[in-house]
Amino acid sequence: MRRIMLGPASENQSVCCFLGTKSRERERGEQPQEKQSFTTISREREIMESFPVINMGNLNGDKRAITMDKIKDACENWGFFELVNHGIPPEMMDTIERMTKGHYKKCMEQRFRELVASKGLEYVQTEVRDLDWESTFHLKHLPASNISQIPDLDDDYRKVMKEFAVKLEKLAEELLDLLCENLGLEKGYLKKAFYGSDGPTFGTKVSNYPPCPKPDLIKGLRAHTDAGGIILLFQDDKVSGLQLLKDGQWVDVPPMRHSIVVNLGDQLEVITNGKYKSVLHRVVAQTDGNRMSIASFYNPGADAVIYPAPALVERAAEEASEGTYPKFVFEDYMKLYAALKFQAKEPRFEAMKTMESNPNLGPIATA
Ligand SMILES: O=C(O)CCC(=O)C(=O)O
Ligand SMILES: [Fe+2]
Repeated sequence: MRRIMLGPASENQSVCCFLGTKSRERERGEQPQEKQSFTTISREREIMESFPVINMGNLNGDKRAITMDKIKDACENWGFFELVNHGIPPEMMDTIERMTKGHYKKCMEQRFRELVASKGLEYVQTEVRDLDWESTFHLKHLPASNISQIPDLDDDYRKVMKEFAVKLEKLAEELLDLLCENLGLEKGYLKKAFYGSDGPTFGTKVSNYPPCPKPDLIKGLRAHTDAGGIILLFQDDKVSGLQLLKDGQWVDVPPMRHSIVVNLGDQLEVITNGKYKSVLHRVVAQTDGNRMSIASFYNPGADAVIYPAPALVERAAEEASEGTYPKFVFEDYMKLYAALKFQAKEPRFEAMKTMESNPNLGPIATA
């Protein structure tokens, strides 16, 4: 494994990333590339070094305007950013990491090995396009928590995940308001847009990406954009693997201890009328490390009606921007997404437009 320490990131945090050899073959778009030129690697490092890191502590002092601009730039040009000083206690994150890794060893690892063996995944010779090399379980927090019903979780693990979810929910709502401010929308607009009749949907996907013998043939998680609103990710600080597509190139989201990675989903693209875009990302498993990730999805409520914010449409029209986004019920979008997650988002938007003009069609059946 090749380990590259990048210089201090812009917020005086050292960003370290691990580049394996075979397991970290980079790709342009979805085209597999056996070897990378020096120029490609330098370009990739250059992009990675400019990955936006936002120090939330700076939102309270004389660096507020600069920090807000940085968030704006990240939303407009990356669809991703990384938060430090976000207010979630580092000790809580350490406890969660320890318990998540312990839970994987105790309750998930054997199951994953059996799954791999039953499908012969260790010996694949051609690219696998219908499976991901990940071991996961899901928790629901809102509108109702299901944590008490998840089997195999220790009580203290349940308790800390519940507390973590409350903090993440607050952080997500704080971020939505920062986005409103940058977009020129009234405070609370996005929260309200997500609310529906029963409040937002909020859940967590806990994942492990175990060492993978063929990372070039089977992805940890295939490329996709997220369907929902705003996503908050607590990722392993040692084993990298999450990549986003930036300017046609896959680049690592740098692991950084105690940070929270944020990315924007399809719903924010619709509501902002394309001012902010959901961005393709994927996970590349490593040959020699198990990566933990805890992704929390703050999404609209099932019956929330999603459409571009009128203020942004008017402004966009003035600027003669092209393209319009559909109006739909979030639940209908999710039914479509379940079948089309690993495909481009544009046909999903088109399909919702067709439903909008012909409501009797209903969403595509996914069962
Ligand atoms: O595990 C990660 O880092 C990302 C997971 C992800 O993108 C997803 O579940 O949608
Ligand atoms: Fe994702």
